[in-house]
Amino acid sequence: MEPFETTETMEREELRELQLERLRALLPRVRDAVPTYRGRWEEAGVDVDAIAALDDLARLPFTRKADLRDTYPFGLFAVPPEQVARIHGSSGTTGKPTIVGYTGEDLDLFATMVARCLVMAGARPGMKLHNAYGYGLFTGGLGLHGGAERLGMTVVPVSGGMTERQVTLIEDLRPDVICVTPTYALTLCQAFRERGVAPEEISLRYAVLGAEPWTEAMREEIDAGLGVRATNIYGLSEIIGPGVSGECVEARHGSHLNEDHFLAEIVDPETGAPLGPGEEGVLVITTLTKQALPLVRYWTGDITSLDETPCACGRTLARMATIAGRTDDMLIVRGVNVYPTQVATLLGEVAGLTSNYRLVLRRGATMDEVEVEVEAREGTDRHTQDMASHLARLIKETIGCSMTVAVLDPGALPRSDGGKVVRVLDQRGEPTALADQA
Ligand code: DLL
Repeated sequence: MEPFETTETMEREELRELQLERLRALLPRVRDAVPTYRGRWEEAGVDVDAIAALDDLARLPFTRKADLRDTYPFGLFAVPPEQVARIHGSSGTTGKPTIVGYTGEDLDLFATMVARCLVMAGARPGMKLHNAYGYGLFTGGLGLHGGAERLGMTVVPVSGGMTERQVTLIEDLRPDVICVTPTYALTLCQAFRERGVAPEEISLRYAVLGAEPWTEAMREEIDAGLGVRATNIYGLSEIIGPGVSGECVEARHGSHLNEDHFLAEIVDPETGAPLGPGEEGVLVITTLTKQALPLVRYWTGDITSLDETPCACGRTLARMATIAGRTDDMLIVRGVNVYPTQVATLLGEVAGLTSNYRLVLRRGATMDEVEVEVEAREGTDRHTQDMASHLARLIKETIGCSMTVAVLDPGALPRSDGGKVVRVLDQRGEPTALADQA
């Protein structure tokens, strides 16, 4: 292992001391610069100068996406506008984007965090990167770009879409690493297959995949289809973008959280109470060193757990489990809480299906219904009805509720064109109990 920075292998006790020192510098700065925080903390009766241990952080209220929306666009910024060097945003499903900002120092941190994750994934200086994340307000394109340049890679800034051109560029420029969403990686696998290019002829060695949930079955398919070792990269615009955590190629078992800059807690989704290592809950992050938009106890909505045990790669940074779902994607189907990702995980167990899927919510005669649309794999000899009942049975047994399954022809579902794929289609009109937004 060649870590990018020594903080990646610090003793955990030493790391906690560094986190506390940074937290104690952060809180008064945020209090003095951001009226929203100042007001909230006063209301909660917490004097942040008195925070003496990491556990004391739990006395402060959470910050949520709604707070960014309510103070849109710059209300939570902690620096004067002229110090903001760049703006990014996340599209969101309704209305205006969430706006985030970076000072020059923040951009430096962003690049360093992404460079770290690229090294974890197998990338090295001098390697060539095909960057198929979208460029623009989305943090993926420019984020990976900056990190790769920081590492000393050659970057091909392709952005998403135009699949034929992507394939041609990979064939001609012979990159070593690709950064792309997992669903678009599958689209590229198919495009190579259709061109008759065998995986061992493709120059790529590593794939750095993120921005949306994916499964082990997808990893196997991408590894085999592109001839790579695929790893996960996680992040969200509010915290910095990609680079909050990344998987090491040695273990490929959880994503190392960059805890020297992002202090993570796992809390109970209902009560907000802190949970311990290994327990699954909502990831809450405090940005320890960010300048323009520092966030304290930010409720990411992502469900995961943390593993602090040593990793084969030698890094001591805790590892985040695969995102099990988002609190705001949770559906309540006949009283059972369901995350779309739970269905995704089962697809790999049904021979003859691709990993593409969509949940369609419809109003039924007596209650609302969920239909799972999936695709038959090209050339499978299994009967459609057989695959449908197999998946329906797995859903009933493992998730505990009934859904109907429709197996569509290969390629019938919308494909990723580089961006995130929409997995839930709500055809019910007015909201009902079935899909209460958590
Ligand atoms: O998706 C940042 C990013 C870009 C990450 C490129 C990785 C690669 P947002 O658009 O703000 O930022 O979306 C953040 O996407 O809260 C998760 O729900 C989801 N997400 C991001 N990475 C992963 C991942 C970028 N590796 C939201 N696995 C997050 C599962 C992910 N979900």
